[in-house]
Amino acid sequence: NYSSRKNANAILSTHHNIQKKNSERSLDSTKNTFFYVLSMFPYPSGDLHMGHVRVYTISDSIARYHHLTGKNVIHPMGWDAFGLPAENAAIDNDVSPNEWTKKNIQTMKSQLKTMLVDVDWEREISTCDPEFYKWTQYIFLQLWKSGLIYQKNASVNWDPVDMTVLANEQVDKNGNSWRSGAKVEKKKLKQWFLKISDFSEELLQDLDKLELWPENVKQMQRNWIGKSVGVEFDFSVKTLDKNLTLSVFTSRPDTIFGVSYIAISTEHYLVDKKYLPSDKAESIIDFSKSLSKNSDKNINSKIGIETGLFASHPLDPKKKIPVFIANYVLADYGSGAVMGVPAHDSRDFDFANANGITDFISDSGKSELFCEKGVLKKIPANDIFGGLSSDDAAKRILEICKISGLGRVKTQYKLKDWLVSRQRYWGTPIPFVYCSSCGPTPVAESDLPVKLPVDVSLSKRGGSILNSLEKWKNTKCPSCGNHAVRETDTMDTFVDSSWYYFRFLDNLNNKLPFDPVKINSLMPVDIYIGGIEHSILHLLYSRFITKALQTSSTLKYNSSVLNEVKKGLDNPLSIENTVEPFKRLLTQGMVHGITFKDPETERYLKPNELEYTNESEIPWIKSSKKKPLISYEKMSKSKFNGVDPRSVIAEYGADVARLYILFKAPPQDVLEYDTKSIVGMQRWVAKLFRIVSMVEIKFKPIKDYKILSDRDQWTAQQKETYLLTQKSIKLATDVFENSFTFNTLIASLITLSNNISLLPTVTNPHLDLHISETYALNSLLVMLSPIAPSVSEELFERLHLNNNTYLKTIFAYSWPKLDKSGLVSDKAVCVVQINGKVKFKLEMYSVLFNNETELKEIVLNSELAQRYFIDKNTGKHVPIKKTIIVSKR
Ligand code: ANZ
Ligand code: ZN
Repeated sequence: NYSSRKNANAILSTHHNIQKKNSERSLDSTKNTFFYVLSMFPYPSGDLHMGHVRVYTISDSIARYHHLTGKNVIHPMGWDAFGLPAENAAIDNDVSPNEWTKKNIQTMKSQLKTMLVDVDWEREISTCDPEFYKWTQYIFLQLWKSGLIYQKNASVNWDPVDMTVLANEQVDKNGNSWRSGAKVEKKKLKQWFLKISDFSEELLQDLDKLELWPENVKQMQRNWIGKSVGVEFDFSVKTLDKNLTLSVFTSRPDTIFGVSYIAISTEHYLVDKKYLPSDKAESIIDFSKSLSKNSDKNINSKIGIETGLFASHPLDPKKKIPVFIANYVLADYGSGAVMGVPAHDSRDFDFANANGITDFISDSGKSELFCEKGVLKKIPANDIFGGLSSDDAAKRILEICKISGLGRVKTQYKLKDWLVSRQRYWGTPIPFVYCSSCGPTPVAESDLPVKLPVDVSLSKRGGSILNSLEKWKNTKCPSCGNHAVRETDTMDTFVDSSWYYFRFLDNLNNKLPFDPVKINSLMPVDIYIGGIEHSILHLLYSRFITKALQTSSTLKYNSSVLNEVKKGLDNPLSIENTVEPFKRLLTQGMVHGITFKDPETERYLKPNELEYTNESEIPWIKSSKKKPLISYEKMSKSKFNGVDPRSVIAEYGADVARLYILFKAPPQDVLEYDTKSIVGMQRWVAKLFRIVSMVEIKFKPIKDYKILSDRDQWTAQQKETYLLTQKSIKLATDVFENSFTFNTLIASLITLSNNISLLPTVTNPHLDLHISETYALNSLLVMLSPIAPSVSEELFERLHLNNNTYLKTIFAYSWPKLDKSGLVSDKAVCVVQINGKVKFKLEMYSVLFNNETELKEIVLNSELAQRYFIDKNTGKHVPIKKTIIVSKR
């Protein structure tokens, strides 16, 4: 009586205990293999979206599979609960971010449960919980002690609407804020930085160790780290009273004779009244300020100003080179200065043309650009280099400059130190106070956490309200006891998520962020699943924190708490086994929804503007009766193309939704959500229910698996079923271990179920199931269970309950073992000749070759045979005079 529509809730209620049963499997001491499955923890926005459904279906299926293979599986879940959106949403809804977040967590937790996601709720963490952020602060202090955190006055990206500092990556290509869309300005503020740049080389090198990461993600990280080996040249600049050194970094030392000007950034030390020609200094500085106000991200036009200073060339000291301030020179790359070579660099070419620099050498004597390497021209100044190839010239130039001390090899990275200060309320408070006599002073470890006041109301958008909370702000200096003021900035939420996976392994520890002994035995994460959008920052920060904790001498030797732990053990604080936090990475693609647009205006159409005929997928526009433009796009409220997972689960059931998600596309690809194919999955599940109802009364579980090896006597059909079962086992195991192409796994289970459904023993109630068939059905359900846990549980229970072979849950059984010998099909090819000529070939079981009558019948009835044995004119069978069967040839 399976009714697909009711399936979800019916099964949910009969099997509401599936959750419990499986969650009871806290670590089993008899199992010594561990498997840590982690999906990127969600931001508690309040609603589960299809992207969540996708990622948690993948991670849950993988976790359940490893459980079936007998491992201790760690599959935790938590909440990335701090951050700007909570604050803005809270302002809009007039509740505190704390209340808003807590409520959302409750909602999302129950939504996850309806998806049948089986996670270790006893490991649950939330980054906004003082029990969690206490340790974020603790780690911050440890990193500070080991010299990996510092404060610096820096020019930062300032969002004038949200009134906060933005990280570079929160500023888009056009120099606008990712959130408010406002034009980002530059502003100087004292900020906290994490010294990720100390680890540039290690972060780069160790990417090669990550064999199980997608190549594209590793490449993105390499590009982000941006290693560049070049040369630093020293030019000298004569100012009013002294000679100063002006260093430039170049990747093309061979072009040094083509320098026509030098461009420095607006932040360069030479941009100072002390050094600039006194009559023009003020106006130059004003102009420079106006340049720096605009973000350096959007440099379509190259603007600059002459400083009036001249530099002398390291190899041609007589040549006087004008120094410009230019908007395209980055303050924080290389030495913040560029040797301008308009003939060979396109940016320099543009700058020169825009700023009236005409003095440059090019092949034809005209002003044109040649960016490749080539052969150096002979000019008076480079007499000895003329005629050399770019690479040879570069070597010789470097040799000579090394002798004079005016040039050296320099390795440069694009990776910048990590600015973690945020002028926001809803984040981990930075555990420092400012004392007028002691300066910035760390809060004592014993005073952690520095609690975030939660009983607040945020009246207006922007700025941190911590600044206005006098009671909270004013405190005592931990060092001298005098009055001090708390740091009112909070941490970037990427700090929280850079270490949360450690805390999952020891979330109740109240002495330390985690016990390193546990980390050593349970890390790294075996598989980490999440969106490609986190390929760079989150993963890089996590890799950095792991390496920083490893090398942090403070964590190892200086902390009082840690020293206590250390006493009993050899080297208890070493997390040295964990060089990299995530062994394997699986990045899942986005879920796109069907999107309708007006063909004339390209306006997104709302569902109520459309009209459907005959339940077809393609609607008409009500008002114009025209066909809309159809595309699949990222689901979003503004495109009216979102699909609410709650309604999908309510209509089709969690299992069908999960099956569909995994069947529709391999995890890495974009998934185009459509209702047509979800119905396909629903029908297949219904078919499984039909198969089970046909056999459940007569089902006899296998007691003795040895019988399976006794396959010689089986019929061809039984062998075929066994072969299909083994093929599925092989594929399914490989999918869960390596390829994660769940679509192929489901396709193979569908093939197997089709085979089973046609078996005479299944369709005829009076025939008993053969052992190969029992085995196939049993294996099918176990292989299905990681993906569709409640359906397979229900069907499995029906088969086993009458036989006392039901162990309370399907998850108490084992993943089927592959029988390699079962994969060898004993099929052979039968070559059919007519009048001595080969006509066609048929593949069939070799046992058939022993039975002439059966063989003849199969050959003559085969589809191919019809072409040859039927008279085209009469449509009748051509009589066969003589048949010869030659076996084993
Ligand atoms: C002269 C030159 C000639 C350059 C030429 C390139 C081609 P990568 O390879 O990415 O490291 N550069 C150096 N510092 C800069 C800064 N602070 N802001 C903007 N540009 C800067 O890039 C190195 C090149 O970027 C350097 O080599 C320099 O231009 C420029 F035919 O020097 B080159
Ligand atoms: Zn003090």
